[in-house]
Amino acid sequence: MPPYTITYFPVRGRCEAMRMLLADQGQTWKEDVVTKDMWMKGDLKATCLYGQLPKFADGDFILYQSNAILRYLGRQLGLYGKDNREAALLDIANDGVEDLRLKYGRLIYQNYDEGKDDYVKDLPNQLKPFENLLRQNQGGKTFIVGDQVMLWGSRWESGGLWGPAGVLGVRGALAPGCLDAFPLLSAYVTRLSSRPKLKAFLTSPQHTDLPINGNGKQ
Ligand code: GSN
Repeated sequence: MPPYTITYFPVRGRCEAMRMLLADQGQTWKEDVVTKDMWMKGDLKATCLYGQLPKFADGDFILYQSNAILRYLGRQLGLYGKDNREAALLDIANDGVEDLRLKYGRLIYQNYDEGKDDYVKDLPNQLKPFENLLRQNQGGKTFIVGDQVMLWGSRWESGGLWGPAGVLGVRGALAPGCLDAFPLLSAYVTRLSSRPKLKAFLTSPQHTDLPINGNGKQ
């Protein structure tokens, strides 16, 4: 029995980053899928700390908040930097991704038709900081922070940005070619997606068959 359980809706949403992290690290996990009908009954919602999913279990230890879960796994798997400074740099990257994720969420769930053109137009401004972040570490040839395998504390590295940027799975949907102007980010995404265990996950139905968001928009 895998120690980890992800309880979430049948979408990639806020859980794909942790799934990619776990897959890349050779971990297994159980999916506890909650359909809209199940959720609307309200019983599960009433038991969730903030009345929301994802809920994550490591054995009998229950966590909420997707970023807290990522950070927990980053620390658990030894991928949260070698010291306090590296951990802070990862937080800077991850929190920047969260800001974009929130904008993406508003676009997808509240303002898709009217907001899409402006979102795509502004995407280069949103991506530029990540190209700059990458360049600051060894010219952008390795990872966001450090040079060990991968510091998955960063949501960028764990794929959290790839959806909002229209890079992963939604290639051609939201913003085709949005990384073309960012050579370091483009190479980085290619480099990460070629890691064997991650590649196996990204090409599996577990990933490809799952919608990005809950309302069919992407
Ligand atoms: O990152 C987190 O886990 C929280 N800050 C947000 C969790 C959240 O927004 N959960 C949504 C679904 S995922 N959407 O982006 C949720 O549980 N919605 C259902 C509800 O009844 O609020």
